[in-house]
Amino acid sequence: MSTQVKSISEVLKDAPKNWGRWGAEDELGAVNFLDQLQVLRGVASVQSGKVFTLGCPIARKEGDPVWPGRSQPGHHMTQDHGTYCCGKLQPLGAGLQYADDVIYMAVQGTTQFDALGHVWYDDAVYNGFSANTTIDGMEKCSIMPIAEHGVVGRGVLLDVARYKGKKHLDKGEQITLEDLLNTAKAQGVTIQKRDIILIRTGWISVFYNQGATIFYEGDFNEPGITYTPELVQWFYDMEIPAFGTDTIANEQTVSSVTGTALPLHGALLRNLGVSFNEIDWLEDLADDCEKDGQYTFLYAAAPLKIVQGTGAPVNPIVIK
Ligand code: UVW
Repeated sequence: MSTQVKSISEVLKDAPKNWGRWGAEDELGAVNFLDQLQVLRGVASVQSGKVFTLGCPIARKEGDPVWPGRSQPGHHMTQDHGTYCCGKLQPLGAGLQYADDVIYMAVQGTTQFDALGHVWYDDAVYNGFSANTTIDGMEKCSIMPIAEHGVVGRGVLLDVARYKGKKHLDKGEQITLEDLLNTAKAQGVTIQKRDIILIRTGWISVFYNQGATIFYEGDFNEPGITYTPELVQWFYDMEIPAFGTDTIANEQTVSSVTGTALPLHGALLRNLGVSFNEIDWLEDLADDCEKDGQYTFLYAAAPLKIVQGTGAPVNPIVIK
């Protein structure tokens, strides 16, 4: 017997929205919550000055973790010592030579932020702008408003993999709201309103430790949180401005609750305007948090200012 999967529109018909909350022209979404007070809350959580960068390396010879179908970043030298050796270039003035290179990549082909207009359904992106505004460049809800504002506040790591006693979660494993709250409890941390949440699944380490073949084998189905009314209500009530994970899409790929693909891109990104910071490297931060017991920190990230971009690479910084 085949069961019909409901459309995302039906699944999310009663889900909360932040459309209009910051005005009819708003393109920044829940990052509006990150005011000066939130920056000071983040700064107040700094205790030792330890710094962690969450960006993954770009354009490794062995390849990078990208959403299936997206091309790998390409990195090419446009000039180097060889260009001078074979006489194609003359040194600048008194013998100075230099190397240059170019990179060609999907704007979401590495650690990155999604623009709020990146994903839509029912022909509308965040705040009700028409999906037509995405044609030939994001006229509305591009990455620019987030890039210009910056995402700075108090961050909290929820190391769900460690809480569950695993190196990494299994393919397609669901993280429930209860898992998030129990993880916080086990870590002795209280999640506060307007915190930026980092959820560790350990999943991206499968790509680096076991290789692309194992990472992509079979149906692509990452572990993560997924749509449930209580989880989305919690994000809404807690005024979560942004969240990051160590997966490519920040949520269970195919929801084990709704059967739909990436429903949280609809419920959180499109409807609540919550910013998605994807493909974070969380292993070093998580190891350190376990050692010193400090799971809160200053989180600061500014995606690149790609005009009309659907997203942009970023190298978030955590300071403990
Ligand atoms: C998709 O675009 C499908 O996912 P992501 O948000 O991970 O880029």
